[in-house]
This record gives sequence, structure tokens and C-alpha cells, in this order.
Amino acid sequence: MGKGAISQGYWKGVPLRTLLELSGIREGSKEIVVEGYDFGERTDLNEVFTYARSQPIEKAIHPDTIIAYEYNNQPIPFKHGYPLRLIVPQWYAMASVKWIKQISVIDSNFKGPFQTIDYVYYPDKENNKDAYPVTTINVNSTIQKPLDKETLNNGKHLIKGIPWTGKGFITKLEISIDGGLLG
Ligand SMILES: Nc1nc2c(c(=O)[nH]1)N[C@H]1C(S)=C(S)[C@@H](COP(=O)(O)O)O[C@H]1N2
Ligand SMILES: [Mo]
Repeated sequence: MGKGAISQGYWKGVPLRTLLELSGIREGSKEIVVEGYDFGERTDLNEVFTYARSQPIEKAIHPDTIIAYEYNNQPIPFKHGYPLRLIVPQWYAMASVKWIKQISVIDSNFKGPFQTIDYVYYPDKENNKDAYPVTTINVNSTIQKPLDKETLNNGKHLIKGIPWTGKGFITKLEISIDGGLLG
């Protein structure tokens, strides 16, 4: 990891599910598209797009998928999505659309560039073969202590860190001091 910043906070909102229960969903519906107010010209497509992303209905009705209106018991700061922001737990942050303008139920697979061009894994560098969208957060961890390049004296040292994952729970922690060479 490079100089990755991590933050932690408390989001409060209305489950997207509650809104969908109120509106109802027609048979044959497939995905929920959430669009933000921000827009700009994409130089690759020579067209103006708003930031919009979709998720399958099954994901959208998860009780933790919320339309947030508070962050740490305060209105969401503007740059983080004021007044309303989608929060999609377990998925990388690109799914959590800020500055919500519109929510739509569609009966197809949304093909917006922010999920068909950007935020896509391209296993084959040369072409689009086997490309698939970025969704669930992979197992990851960060070591908080000792610091990178810190010089340690002989003796016992406390190692501190945080592991996380989008799917399931962290059940086991392993530390290697030889880059995993001897396990
Ligand atoms: N409307 C809108 N929502 C968005 C984005 C965006 O460009 N526009 N960027 C996404 C991406 S890629 C990330 S990493 C997060 C960043 O959220 P933050 O500014 O609260 O850290 O917002 C997501 N939601
Ligand atoms: Mo991002």
C-alpha cells in the first residue's frame, strides 16, 4: 500500500429498502441506479455524464444499504455527499454515490461508464478480455505499529494493526517477519 488514508465514522440514514417498499418494484426489475448531481465531460467518450452507479436489487434491499443524511451525528459534510449519500456496505467506495439527485429502478443492466469503463478489473492488460466490475472489498490490512522503516531495539514489541474484509468476517491473523517466505 502507498500512502493510503483510512477513516472511520458513523453513517445514519434510511434503508434504500424502505424507499423501495414505499414506491413498490415492478416485476422484472433488475437494478437500482443512483445518480449524483456532479457531472463532467468524459474525454474518452466526448460526452457529458453525471456520476451514476447501479446495484442489483438483492444488494439494494440489504438493510445496511442506506441513503445517509448524517455522518458522525452531523449533516454530511458537502465534499462527502451533502445532503444525501448512498452507503453500500461491503463494496468499495465508488459504489457509495454522493450528492444524490435521482434513484431509478430499471429492468436491464446499467451500462454507465463509471461501472463499464472505470472501476473495472482488466485481468488482460492488452484488451477487455475477462473484464469484470469492482464490487466487494477484498481482505486487506494495515500495520499501525511499528511504523514503516521504524528502527526497533532488541526485546518485545507490540504489533498493532487493522484487518478488514467486505465479505464475511476476519477470523485469523497471521504475521510474517520474512515476507511470508517460511510461512
Ligand atoms: N456523486 C459522486 N459520488 C461518488 C464519486 C463521485 O465522483 N461522484 N466518487 C466515488 C468514489 S470513486 C469514491 S472513492 C468515494 C469517495 O468518497 P469520499 O469523498 O467521502 O472519500 O465517493 C464515491 N462516490
Ligand atoms: Mo475512488
